[in-house]
Amino acid sequence: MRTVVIIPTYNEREALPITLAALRADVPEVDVLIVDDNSPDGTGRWADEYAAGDPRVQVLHRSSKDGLGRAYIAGFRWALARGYASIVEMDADSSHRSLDLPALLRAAADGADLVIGSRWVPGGAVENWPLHRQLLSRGATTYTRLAMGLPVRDATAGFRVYSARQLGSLDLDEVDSQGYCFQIDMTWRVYRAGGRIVEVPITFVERSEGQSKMSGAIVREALVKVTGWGAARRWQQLRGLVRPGPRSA
Ligand SMILES: Nc1nc2c(ncn2[C@@H]2O[C@H](COP(=O)(O)OP(=O)(O)O)[C@@H](O)[C@H]2O)c(=O)[nH]1
Ligand SMILES: [Mg+2]
Repeated sequence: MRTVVIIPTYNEREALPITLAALRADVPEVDVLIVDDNSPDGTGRWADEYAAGDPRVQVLHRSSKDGLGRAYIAGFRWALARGYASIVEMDADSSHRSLDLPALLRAAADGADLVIGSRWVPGGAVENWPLHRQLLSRGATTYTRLAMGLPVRDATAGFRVYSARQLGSLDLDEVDSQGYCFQIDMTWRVYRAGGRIVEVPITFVERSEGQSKMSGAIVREALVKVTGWGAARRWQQLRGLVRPGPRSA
């Protein structure tokens, strides 16, 4: 099964070399696409030099920092156009351990349309993650479950495998989430399309190199969007109750 791992980068000059070396050593059979948003620290230049010596690694350059969601959408289109069967999302900062990837890929090979590397299922864990980030992550997933009815334990997780079949069936033009609520947005789309979602436990290790791009704007975007999606769902449920569709005889 041809697989590509998409790694979005913004100012990951210190972290990316470590992540890439581990990935190439631990799972040498997968291809890699780095999607760099013109990082001022030279991540994109470094990635080009690395890719020149490794045919499995390619780089997609974008002109400016445009959010995680748009970087991934660009990567998804690139991967779909090249016929990959499995498309992986993975952070550049070694938070997602390449050693966990084979278990995710096995779940994909077993037929899941979306495999989520989950911190909040039995067997999942986080290391060195500040308490406020843990609370934010758990709070976001709980709110998503309650507001949207999305039956997932780790809705914002960014270590995932999509089947190309599932990804290719979605209208990616419609996806406009920029920050980490992109992950919730995509999960919601797969769920509504009837896709099979499987969560596999992973250990998430907080970065030791570089800096997080998490911001207040990212949290606000998620809060506003999840509340809106939840309200739209309730409105639809309510309309269904008030005006039930035609009954079959
Ligand atoms: N291309 C691109 N990558 C981004 C952007 N924002 C975040 N990333 C990448 O997304 C991944 C996760 O970001 P990170 O800052 O580690 O988030 P955290 O783990 O939630 O603190 C990293 O590989 C970042 O470099 C962006 O605007 N563009
Ligand atoms: Mg990180």
